[in-house]
Amino acid sequence: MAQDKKILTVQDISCVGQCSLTVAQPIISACGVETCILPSAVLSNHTGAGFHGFTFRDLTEDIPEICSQWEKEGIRFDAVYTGYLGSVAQIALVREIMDRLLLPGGLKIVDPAMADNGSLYQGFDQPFVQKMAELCGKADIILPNLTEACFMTGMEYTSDVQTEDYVRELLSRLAALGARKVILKGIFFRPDQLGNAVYDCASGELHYCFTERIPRSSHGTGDCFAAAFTGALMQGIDACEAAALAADFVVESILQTEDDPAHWYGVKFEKALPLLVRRLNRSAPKSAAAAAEERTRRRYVLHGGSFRDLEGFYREMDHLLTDGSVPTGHNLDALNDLLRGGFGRHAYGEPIELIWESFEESRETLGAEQLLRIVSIILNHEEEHDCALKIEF
Ligand code: PXL
Repeated sequence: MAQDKKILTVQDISCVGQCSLTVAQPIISACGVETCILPSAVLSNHTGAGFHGFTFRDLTEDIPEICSQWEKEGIRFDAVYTGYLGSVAQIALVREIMDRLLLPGGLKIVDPAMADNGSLYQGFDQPFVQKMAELCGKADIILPNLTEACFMTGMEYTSDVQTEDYVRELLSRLAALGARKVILKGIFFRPDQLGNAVYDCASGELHYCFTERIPRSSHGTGDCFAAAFTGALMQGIDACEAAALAADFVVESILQTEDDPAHWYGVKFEKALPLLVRRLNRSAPKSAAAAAEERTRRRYVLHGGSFRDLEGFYREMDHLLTDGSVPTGHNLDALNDLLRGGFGRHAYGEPIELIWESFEESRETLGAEQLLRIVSIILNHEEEHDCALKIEF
């Protein structure tokens, strides 16, 4: 039996605000990876804009004792993934934890989580940036956003579109810190896109992955991205694909939030978790109930190469899910109805499974945002709508 991976994530608990540990734990768990936590601090809420203050309980003193106890128990991890750390002292402790508690070959993944939109978060200063840059130098993978990258390398920050030369220079300065791989978040070469650079520091191999930009600024999306990336990576997905999946997950989380102005402090990542569960969990069912559920679903196979545009996609869905006797509206609402059933193939309300082959081809055909809207309709769990989605790349 393949050994399941176990990771340790070290970051704060912001009790309200959908960031750091309260997103990392559910997201990595949804990826099917055991997630142990070491809270660096407990805050009433995050320190970002919108809240009028916060409480802060520093847990630095507890960390060495917790780690010694784990060491005595023989507990070791396949990866240590760090996010928001509360002080320079905690950075030093994290370096020790990586040395003492990682299995041989275990991964050090560092999200510097200290700045955004051109500024440091409250409470951080240049000495902290320096120590964080040193921690990044010891990591296998770092996930800075553009602001953090600029602070750590001395490059000038720009909120405008970047040139490829600028991004390449930033990546080579980040590589000079010492990490093996850099995932640089939040870059864009056109105003309508947002993406990540995935850079292998030894080989110089560079890939970009972009999604459509959603014109809404959302807190905590960097943490959601890093957690989904880490979970996917631990499931054996390569860094480029993991970054693309994490980006899709974040876009979906933002889209799930955009029509709720009262939800200003984070994103509704919970609604996007099915995307990760479906794409990363393929274990065979163990219980009779789970096996029966899997067996009883009627399956439809959609091939990503079988349509060239959105209209073609709807035509193909008609072909798969109806007997052709009733015209269907070619829009998202009609797709929702179609999936519920009653169009001559599966009965109304019957659980079904859609296997989407060559999914990457569909991303190119339909565009990332349209594809995500479709996926969120497919996965939506309204009454009488139960469609499992299996994605094959
Ligand atoms: O999302 C990063 C983050 C994590 N933890 C705390 C924060 C922030 C960003 O503001 O304040 C406490």
